[in-house]
Amino acid sequence: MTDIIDLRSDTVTRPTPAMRRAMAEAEVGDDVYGEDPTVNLLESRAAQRFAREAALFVPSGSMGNLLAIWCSTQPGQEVICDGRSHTFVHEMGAMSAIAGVMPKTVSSPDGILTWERIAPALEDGKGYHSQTGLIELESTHNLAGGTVYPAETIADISAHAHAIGLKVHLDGARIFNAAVALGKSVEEITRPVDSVMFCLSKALGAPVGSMLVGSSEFIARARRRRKILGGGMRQVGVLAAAGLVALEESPKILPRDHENARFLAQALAAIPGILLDPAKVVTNIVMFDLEGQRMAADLCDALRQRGVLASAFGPQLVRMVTHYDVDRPAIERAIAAMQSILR
Ligand code: TLP
Repeated sequence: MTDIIDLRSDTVTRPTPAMRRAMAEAEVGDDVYGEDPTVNLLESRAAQRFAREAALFVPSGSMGNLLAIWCSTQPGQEVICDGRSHTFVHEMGAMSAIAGVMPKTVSSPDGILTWERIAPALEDGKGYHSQTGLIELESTHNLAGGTVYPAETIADISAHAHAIGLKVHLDGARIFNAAVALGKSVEEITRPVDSVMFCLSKALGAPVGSMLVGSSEFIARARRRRKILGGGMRQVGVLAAAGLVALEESPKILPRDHENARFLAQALAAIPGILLDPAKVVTNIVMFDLEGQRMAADLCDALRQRGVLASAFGPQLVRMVTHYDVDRPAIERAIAAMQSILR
């Protein structure tokens, strides 16, 4: 381990000793033939955990979201999503480049859409109009600072969407964090939606991989399209083995990450020049604004010189993410570095 405190993302974690052991000992086969027993086990455990018919192991969350959108829409349709959603902001325009659909963005406080905000954006495909093909939600919401959809809001949006024949996809890259914040199971929160993508490689700490869950028919289509994208991965049980450990073991440690994020947020909010409401920090993401005092990139440079890494997410927007590779003393050092720069 180095001395660097890396708060840029929860994607930076190294595999735990248990993950490394599982990877070394994994039974493998050719997954393109459906013959990798470790991948098959991971897919069936993920499907079970979300009470779905089937699941698919994909190399990244971005590919999972793209497959969900591609398999649930027709070219020329629109996908309603929040204006700060990862799918819209951080996925290289993949939904348009590959699935041939357009994002129709809706703004929302804290990244949480409601049916009242979605309804005016619906298009019926008549006359000159495009047609709404899918609604996409994100929980926890990354750019809004790890905010969480109330379970009732997901249920309400899904009920209205289904009543008019529309499907709902959930970008649940950090859905286990949302579950911890709500004190509910992932199955309970996500039951109303049609498909969920969740990441093994974010807060759960696996080195690589995400899962897509949904109906058998949907997953069969996604499996074919994963191959079209070059995502058939052969003896990938070595990665699935780490994913299995992440799925079984890591949800237990998330409350500690959330406590660390809250502790960090409270200390940062007390530093003059930082705009941050610690009450809004309910998972492992701390997003703050520098209130016109200083540029985010400059602050990140100054932090780097003190051995702390953070991300500039806008000219004055900075993100810090807690994860299992940073403990309380590391958070305290990060706070001290921030105080010495900004005081
Ligand atoms: N987010 C990454 C960056 O891309 C910003 C991060 O460091 O947080 N959905 C959500 C909500 C995400 O936060 C991410 C990754 C993804 C999807 C995509 O996952 P990957 O990176 O595996 O393609």
